[in-house]
Amino acid sequence: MPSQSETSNSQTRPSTQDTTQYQHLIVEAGIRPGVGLIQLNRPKALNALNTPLMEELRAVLAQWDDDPTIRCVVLTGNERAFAAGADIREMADQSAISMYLRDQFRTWDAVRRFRKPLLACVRGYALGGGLELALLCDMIFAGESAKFGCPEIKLGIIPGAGATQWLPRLLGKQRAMELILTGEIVSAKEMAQWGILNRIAPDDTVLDLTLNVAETIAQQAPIAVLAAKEAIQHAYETFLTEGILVERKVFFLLFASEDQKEGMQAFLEKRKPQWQGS
Ligand code: DAK
Repeated sequence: MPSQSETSNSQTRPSTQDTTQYQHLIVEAGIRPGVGLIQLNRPKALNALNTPLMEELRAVLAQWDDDPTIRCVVLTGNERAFAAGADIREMADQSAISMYLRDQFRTWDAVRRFRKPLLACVRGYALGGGLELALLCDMIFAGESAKFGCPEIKLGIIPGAGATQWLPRLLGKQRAMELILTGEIVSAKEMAQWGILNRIAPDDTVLDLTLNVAETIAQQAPIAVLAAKEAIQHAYETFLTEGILVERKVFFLLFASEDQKEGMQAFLEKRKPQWQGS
C-alpha cells in the first residue's frame, strides 16, 4: 500500500556525501526528513564485506542509534551489488582459532541490535554475507536486477551470519535447504514469490521507493516505532539465539578443513575447486 510520500518525486541523491570520514561507506544523514542513508562502497570488490567496512557500519549505526534526528535508516549498495558476501580474500587463510579470536560477530551483532528501523535496498548481488546483512534489516526492497543466494557451500563452508536460522524461518525448510545446499542464485522475482521481499521496483526507482517508505516510518511516533520493532523482533528471535550458536560452532570448525582452504583459494585463482572431503 503505497503511502502518499511514495508517489512524491522527492530528491533522493545525497546533497553532500561524507566520503572523508568513512573509507568504505557513503553516509548521508537527513537524506529525507528523519532518514539516514548508508551506501556500501567497495565497488571494485562488489562491496565484499571486510572487517573495516563492517566496523564502519557498526560505528555509523551506533552514532545514529543515539541521534534523535535519525528515525529510520536505509542501507544500500550500488547497481552491481548490494554485497557479494563476506570478503573471501580476508577469510581464505584464516584458521578456526583465528576466526574465533577475531570475533567478527561483534559488528554483525551490532547491526542486529540496531534499535531503529533498518531498510535494505538491494540492486545486483546480495550473496552469502550480503544476503545475511539484508536479512538483518527489517525490510528488503529489491531492484529488478537483484540476485540472491548463499554460495558458501561452493567455498567449502556454510553461512556464518545467520542464514541457516533465518532462511528456514522466512522461507521454510525446503527452500532454505535448496538455497544453502545448492548455492544457486535466484532472481528478485523468485525471492518475491517466496515471500521474502517487501517490494520489487525497477533498478532506477527502487532507492526512491525505499526512501519514501523510510520517510513514512520516520514520521510516526518515534518511541512507538522502536517498541514495534522490538516486539516484532521477539517474535522471531526467541528460539534464534541457540540456533545461531550452533551455526557459529560449525562455521568455525569448517576453517579447520582442507576444503575451506581449497574452496576459497580456487575462487581467488578463478578455477573450480577440487574437494578432498577433509
Ligand atoms: N570476496 C572478495 N572479493 C570478491 C567477492 C567476495 N565475496 N565477490 C567478488 N569479489 C571480487 C572478485 O574477486 C573480483 O575481484 P578482482 O578479481 O577484479 O580483483 C571482483 O570482486 C569482481 O568480481 P568478479 O570478477 O568475480 O565478477 P563477476 O561479475 O564475474 O561475478 C559474482 C560476480 C558475484 C558471481 C562473483 O564475484 C562471485 O561468485 N563472488 C563470490 C560470491 C560468494 O561466494 N559469496 C559468499 C562469500 S562467503 C561471518 C559473517 C559472514 C560470513 C562469514 C563469516 N562472520 C561474522 C564470522 C559470510 C561468508 C560469505 O559471504
